[in-house]
Amino acid sequence: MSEPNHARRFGAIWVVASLIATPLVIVLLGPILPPGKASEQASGQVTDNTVLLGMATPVLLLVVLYMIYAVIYFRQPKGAVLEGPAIRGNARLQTTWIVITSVMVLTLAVYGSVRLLADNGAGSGSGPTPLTTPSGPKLPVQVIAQQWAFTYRYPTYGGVEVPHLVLPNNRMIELHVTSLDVIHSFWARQLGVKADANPQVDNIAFVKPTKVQTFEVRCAELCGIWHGEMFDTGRVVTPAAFNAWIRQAQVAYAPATKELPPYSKTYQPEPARRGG
Ligand SMILES: [Cu+2]
Repeated sequence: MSEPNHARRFGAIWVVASLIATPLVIVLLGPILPPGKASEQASGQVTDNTVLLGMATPVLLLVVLYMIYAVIYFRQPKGAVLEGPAIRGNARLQTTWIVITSVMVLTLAVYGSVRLLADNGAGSGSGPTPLTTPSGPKLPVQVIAQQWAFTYRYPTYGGVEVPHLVLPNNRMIELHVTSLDVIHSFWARQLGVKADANPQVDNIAFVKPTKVQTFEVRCAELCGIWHGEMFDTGRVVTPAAFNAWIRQAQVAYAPATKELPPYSKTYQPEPARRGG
């Protein structure tokens, strides 16, 4: 019994399946991928996730289809238990494999780097001196992590500090994320923002909300016994509502603002402050 050309046959099955499945995945799953489209950065992440999923689909199909193919065509025949023939290297296959996987990994590395640069960090914490900064005016907001809550300071509004994050819609926000004690991580999922909050570090992340809505804030770095309690609901409001809110907050928190240390990029961690 002559063996069919398995490589060619399986290759054809895989190519056809990939050509059908990849566009379906991109069109049907792409629009519902996280984190949604609540900010420019979040929308960019949806695009990136769609690209990654599109690239991963043929890889997944290769593995799954080959398993099914092998189960059907490379079964142990009934009766005698036979050893498969030993395969001692196949230069063409090995070279193809190394080239294809290297190209994929390098493509992803280039794509990821370009997207991070093009989108000013794509919502990630980019350190105290980001490589790129969005042009135009930006509203600075400081995120101060501490065991076990986030508070928010608005340096352009008298350094007022509030317990819940409120942001104006359609404005570029420059988040300055820092910590007063241990390491935390500021994660506003729907906005596509995640930035480490380290003591003595001014970690900058840019985000431009594009939708009036509420969003979750969570700590994404195990930071002690009440880490799980470290969440908050933030709000994106219209610019007019933001102006009204911040004016009220400045009045309401005026006595507390007087007691605060002056606005600074970072603050001394508590023990050092206590130690003088
Ligand atoms: Cu925390």
